[in-house]
Amino acid sequence: MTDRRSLELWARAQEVIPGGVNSPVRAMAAVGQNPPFIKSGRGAYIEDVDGNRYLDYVGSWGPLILGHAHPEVVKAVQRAAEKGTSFGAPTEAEVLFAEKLVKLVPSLEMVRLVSSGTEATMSALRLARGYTGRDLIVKFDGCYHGHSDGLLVSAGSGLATLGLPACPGVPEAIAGATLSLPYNDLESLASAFASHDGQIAAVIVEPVAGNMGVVEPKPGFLAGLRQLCDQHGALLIFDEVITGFRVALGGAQERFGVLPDLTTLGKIVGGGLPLAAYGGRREIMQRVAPCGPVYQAGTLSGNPLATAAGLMVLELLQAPRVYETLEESSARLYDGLGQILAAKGLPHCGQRVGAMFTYFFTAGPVTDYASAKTSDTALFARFHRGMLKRGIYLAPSQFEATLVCLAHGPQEIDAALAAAEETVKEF
Ligand code: HOZ
Repeated sequence: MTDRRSLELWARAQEVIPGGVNSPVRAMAAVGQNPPFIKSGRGAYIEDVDGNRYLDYVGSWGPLILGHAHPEVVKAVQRAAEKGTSFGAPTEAEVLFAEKLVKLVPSLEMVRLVSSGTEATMSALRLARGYTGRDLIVKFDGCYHGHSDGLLVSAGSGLATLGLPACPGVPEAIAGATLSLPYNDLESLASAFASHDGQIAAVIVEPVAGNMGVVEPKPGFLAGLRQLCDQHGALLIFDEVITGFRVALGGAQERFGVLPDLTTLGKIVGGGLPLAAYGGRREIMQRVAPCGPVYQAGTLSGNPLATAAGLMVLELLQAPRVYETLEESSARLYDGLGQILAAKGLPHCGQRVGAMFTYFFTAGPVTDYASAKTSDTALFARFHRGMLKRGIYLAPSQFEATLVCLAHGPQEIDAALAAAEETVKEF
């Protein structure tokens, strides 16, 4: 599938960039494919440097809920750029943006803007530790919260894709301050609280896991986390970098009706530019410097291009029927794919929440990382290659999500289903 110009760039990239990519999963190694180099995108489609056009179901791994190069977003960024690209000083757009976030995301009373999801989760953990005066953090196996040291323990996303259980370079003292437990398992959390009484600062969770493939929280799981955190004086952090503005306008916390103490946001919130955020209860956020002693800073934080893009995207997401449309398109694609896999008798187990889903190539059920890992990744890779050959660009890993956006109309859904029909015929 990869043509001459992409192959040429791929060879050059590997000489000067580790693995040829600036983020590991992009290398497409897990699906035995060389990555096409992308030149442009519009709506639901991207084009590579050889002129191949693909129907994109990755959407830059989540940010592009409106599709590529949405005209209103492009205009907003252009308007901002004309006035200057960075000031390192307060701007009106930051205030408007923070006000908008506080209005839309149920648990946010104050918010701090940063530049990446990794920075948001890392900062939220420091704040949780500073606020509680405790050191330990609980995360869940297969959840991925960016690449800061303490969070690369039993992590999903690229680490799951590459089969890396831990990361050299993370000091034992730091990894040892993170307890990783099975997702959807409240009993393990209760035991962890019992055996580390008064030492756990926070529990951080993807309220819908998206980085071991999509795994839904079992009914009562999120409410149970809330209750256990309250009982033991720990903070609950929802990592809504993927779910924020995707599974509902107010994220998973709105959809499931459970409010965390702190929330991290990324991807959609930045409208396709490098912007992320963390926020939560006023009393906690007031511990952040210069209000309080917990230090965190950034030259490009609240960057005017990124706030312009983010503000425009959030405005457009407030239009009527946006989330109904996303739900309908996503359900149509998900149901259709399920029928195709079933008709062919392929082992599969799907999970969908709003505009994010995964078909695991295993009979399932999949409820956590251990069960997600029973998937036949070779079968997934074959499916991926078949789809790519037919112009459908899916996340190149069994342990990532298919992300539906507003640019996926009936024609795009039908095209993906037709490609899937053709692909499985070869199996
Ligand atoms: N962390 C992203 C997957 N969940 C990958 C980001 C990228 O490679 O661009």
